Amino acid sequence: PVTIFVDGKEYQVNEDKTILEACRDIGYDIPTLCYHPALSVVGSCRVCVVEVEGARNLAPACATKVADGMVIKVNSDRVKKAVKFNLGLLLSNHPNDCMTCDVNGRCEFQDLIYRFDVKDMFPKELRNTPYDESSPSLFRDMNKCIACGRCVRACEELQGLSILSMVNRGHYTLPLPALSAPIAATDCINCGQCATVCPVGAITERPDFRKVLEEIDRHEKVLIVQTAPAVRVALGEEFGEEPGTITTGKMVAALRRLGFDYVFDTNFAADLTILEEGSELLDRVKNGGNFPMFTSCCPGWVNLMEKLYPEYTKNLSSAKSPHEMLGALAKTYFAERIGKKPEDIFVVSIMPCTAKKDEATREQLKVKGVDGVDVVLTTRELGKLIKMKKIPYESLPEEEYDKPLGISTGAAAIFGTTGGVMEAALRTAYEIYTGKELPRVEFEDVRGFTGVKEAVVNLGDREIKVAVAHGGSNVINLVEKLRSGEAYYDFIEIMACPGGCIGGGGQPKSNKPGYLERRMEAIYAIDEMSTIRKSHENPAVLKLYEEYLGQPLSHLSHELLHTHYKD
Ligand code: HC1
Ligand code: SF4
Repeated sequence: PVTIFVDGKEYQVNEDKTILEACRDIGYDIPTLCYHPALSVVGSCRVCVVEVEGARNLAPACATKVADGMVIKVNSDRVKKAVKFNLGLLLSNHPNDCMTCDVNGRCEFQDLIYRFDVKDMFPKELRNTPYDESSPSLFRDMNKCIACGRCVRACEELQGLSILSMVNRGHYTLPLPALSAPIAATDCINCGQCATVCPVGAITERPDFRKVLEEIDRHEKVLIVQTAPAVRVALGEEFGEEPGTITTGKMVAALRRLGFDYVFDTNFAADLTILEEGSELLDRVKNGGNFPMFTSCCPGWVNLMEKLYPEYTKNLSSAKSPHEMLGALAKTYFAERIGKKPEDIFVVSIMPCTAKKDEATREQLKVKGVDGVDVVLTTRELGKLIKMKKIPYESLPEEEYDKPLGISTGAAAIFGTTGGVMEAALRTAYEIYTGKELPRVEFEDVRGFTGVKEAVVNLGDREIKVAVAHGGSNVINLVEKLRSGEAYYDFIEIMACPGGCIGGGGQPKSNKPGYLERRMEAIYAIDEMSTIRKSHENPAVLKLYEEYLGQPLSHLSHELLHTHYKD
């Protein structure tokens, strides 16, 4: 450790830290805009400047390492004046329409403008750029952009895609696709990583929450909502809880108070996915088929494959993603049970994901002529709805999901993190193939944040080689190795977002250190607390096969639960 002095007080800090990290660790909040812990440091916004004794210029705290004996001022008049000036310049291009902005109250820029008491210091010079509403997943309003560049870095560094780059100069510097094309005309996969790091409202999920409010107010249809595995470990963050706080029961209670008739769990369908996809894998193993087989539940990955690697389309599992399976069953199996037709049911999915919005519009996912899922809302949008309706989240009772499409196992819970789908599949495939009970349900090799994880699983007379990749850049690396023949696997789980769904583009924005690790721990805790931890033991899924579908990969299963892709 080294000794530093912050505003006259002495502290011991780790010598590897930057001034920003060290100060935040000891409890000083230095403002930032271009900085994000998941991204590289550029030090361009100059909102984190501090005074360092002996240096002539103010230093960007995010890009300056601490040193022994360093004397730092974070709150001096000189610092505050510089920060205010820099914020004032940014405000001169930024519309003052916070009241109608989708991130009102959750905007890093708005917070700083208020905190530093910045009034319009310079003449307004707005950009009057048209909105980009081309994507079914994302909404881009470049008038609000403060040119921090986080979206550009997220797309390049996390996703390996580089769809955006900073173009133009001066006031007009903006993160745009090549040739200023609409985002939908590019290789963008709608993962929303750019949206989840945007500090303002320049890139957001396509807002669909008002559609849902209108449908609820009309209440002409049976209103069904389902929640993804990763939402329950992150939604609390919208209400000030720490990352990784599990708020499943309150979330269910809030959805009832919003007006939904049935609250179902995407986890039910995750178990069902394991039976369908696991059977597909075993079928390919026994009877021959395309290898490697890829998981198909991540729509960012499906987009990536269709756009960049269409030659692998035949290797994707044909299983629909869990929430689409649940949508299809809600409109058939469940609808029949309550005496309704598919078109009488309205299904909303609460997802940690922006690409699910685009997935839900796919023609080939229709069932009986209607969409399986009508609207997808992100975790952030659900948080917003609960706040708009002033539902007292903190004091809500813990309530249970409705039956039967709300019953699930620990194997389904872990779908929410990278490696989870693979682990759940292995628990089931092993037991079905060998007919033996697994001595231990945990597959540690596929857990954790390593970009590409691998394992070899012994099925008695055969070994299968599996891999797990998460985050676009790791995914691209892996697929390139497959293409060149440098790597071979039988079964591969792919999630386009870093960390899997816990790090999805629709999750609460966070720049707390370790937020993904904490969400991941919560996911595994849910599995450990579950009484049933294998998908093929889910009693509600078994009953569904018994009374409706027959068996995995049956004719009806194919009709309702499987799909095809663009190639
Ligand atoms: Fe996911 Fe999935 S786990 S894709 O990562 O297979 O979004 O949470 O809902 O559908 O179950 C996301 C999460 C989610 C699906 C499931
Ligand atoms: Fe890049 Fe994903 Fe944003 Fe598209 S949605 S621009 S792929 S980060």
